[in-house]
Amino acid sequence: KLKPLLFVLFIALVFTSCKEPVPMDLAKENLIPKPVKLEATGSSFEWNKHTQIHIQTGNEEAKKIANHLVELIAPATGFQPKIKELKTPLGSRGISLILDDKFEKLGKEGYNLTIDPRKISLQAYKAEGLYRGIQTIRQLLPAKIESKKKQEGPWLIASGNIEDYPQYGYRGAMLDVVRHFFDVDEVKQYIDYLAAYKMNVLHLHLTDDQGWRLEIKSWPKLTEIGGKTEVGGGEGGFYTQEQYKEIVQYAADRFITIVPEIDMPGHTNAALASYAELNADGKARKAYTGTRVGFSTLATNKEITYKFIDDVIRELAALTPGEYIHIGGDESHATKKKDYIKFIERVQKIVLAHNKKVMGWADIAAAELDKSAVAQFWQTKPKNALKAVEQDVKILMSPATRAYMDMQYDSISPLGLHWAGYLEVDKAYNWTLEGNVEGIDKEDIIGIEAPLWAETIETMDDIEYLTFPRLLGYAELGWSPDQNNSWDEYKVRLGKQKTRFEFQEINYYQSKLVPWA
Ligand code: TNX
Repeated sequence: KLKPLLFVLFIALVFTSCKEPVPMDLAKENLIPKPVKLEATGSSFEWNKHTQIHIQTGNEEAKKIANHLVELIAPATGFQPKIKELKTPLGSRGISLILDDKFEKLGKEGYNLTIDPRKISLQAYKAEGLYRGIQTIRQLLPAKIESKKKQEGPWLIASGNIEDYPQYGYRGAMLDVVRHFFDVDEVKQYIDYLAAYKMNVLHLHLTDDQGWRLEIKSWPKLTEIGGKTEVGGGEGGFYTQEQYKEIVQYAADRFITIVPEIDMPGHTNAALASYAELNADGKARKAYTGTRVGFSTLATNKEITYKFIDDVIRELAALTPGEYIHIGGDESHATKKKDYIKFIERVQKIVLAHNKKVMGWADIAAAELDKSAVAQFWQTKPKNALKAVEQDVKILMSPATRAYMDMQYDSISPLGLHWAGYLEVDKAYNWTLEGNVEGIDKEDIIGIEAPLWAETIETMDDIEYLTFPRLLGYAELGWSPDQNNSWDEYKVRLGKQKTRFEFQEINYYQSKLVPWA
């Protein structure tokens, strides 16, 4: 008597497991940055509680990425997908993350993503590529995937193929942790924001007139005195070397490099207040908590200054897995030109001696630079950057008129400055790195960096207001081929990020130019 019942049950089972996939159009998904190549196949994959992630047996790198993916989807879906090691994961149902040399042509950050109703395969040459690729999977899931609280499914992903890789190898943002101090957790949060849009560098502006934010063991007063101030008279703060390592590691786990900046010879009042001997007159300066620039200088003609810099760079280089140390060099108006040039050339030697390359604001191109140096273009006039190009030195594009996230959006923006003009979301997006300055060509440029100076911002909410949504545009300018970029098309994709921002409780600027939907 049981037989017919079992039969019915069997049929029901077959039916539910063969449920027709929901038709979806991958081409209508709102990915930022926009992928290089995308082909839609009109169907979908459903991620459910049985979906497993497959990696090649013993592949620890892929396992790390699989863990990142689990971490990304677990809170909102409530799923805890199993990570299974298989000899040949490619053909199996579920999601496979595979490293394969045959994708070398896509570079170390490139990836290939294939989605069909039975399986998703994400393949790349390096773990970095897999990591960038899981950000795409994240954006293809419904917006509620961003929620920290459990949400109802279904968790559908449109089917098709994506082949993707960045146009520029350096795609970053800068955070000024001096003018106002941001703690380790805030910096980690910022790193997460960069990672979501496939950025790969965070430049930390660690020293300036108003504070010194990194413990230097051989010069402890830098943080004992210089670490205790910030703009407006707040208590400031600094990172111990242990905390700083934690930031560097957190970033590295997300394939983001920290570029640390020690700004000199100007922008050094905090150091000059901490150690009298660094001043030309041997007298310690008073702490400074205003926002003027260009008034301070290290004593460029004293030997002790170079002993100091050698110590700082040695300790910093030991904490820095990345290839660059940023030496600032901007707005040294209190340093005589000839002293400035001698200074930069000597500091460059120190950095190279510690096996790091020099990065500096383009002002440093007044000096003779090593070909390995990078000049960061920021001013409204490209004179300094062009001097760097003449020396065959590469350029990092951060033009203030387009890429400074601390510029107000408009005249009524509650936060930000406007010395380089107002910077609405369209103006921040509607340019190209290689078309920005005549005489700076694509081969001269290593990439893009969007600086966020912190004179007017004090909280994570403030950071978010100036960063979102402009950051997404910079991520796309650095990643996607130019011919794909048009504001009218982009603004629609951007508008669709609204619910994602809301689920993350990001305090974004609701520009009227964007069709938020
Ligand atoms: C100029 S940009 C500076 C910073 C300020 C910024 C404010 C640069 C290299 N120097 O010291 O914080 O303007 O936008």
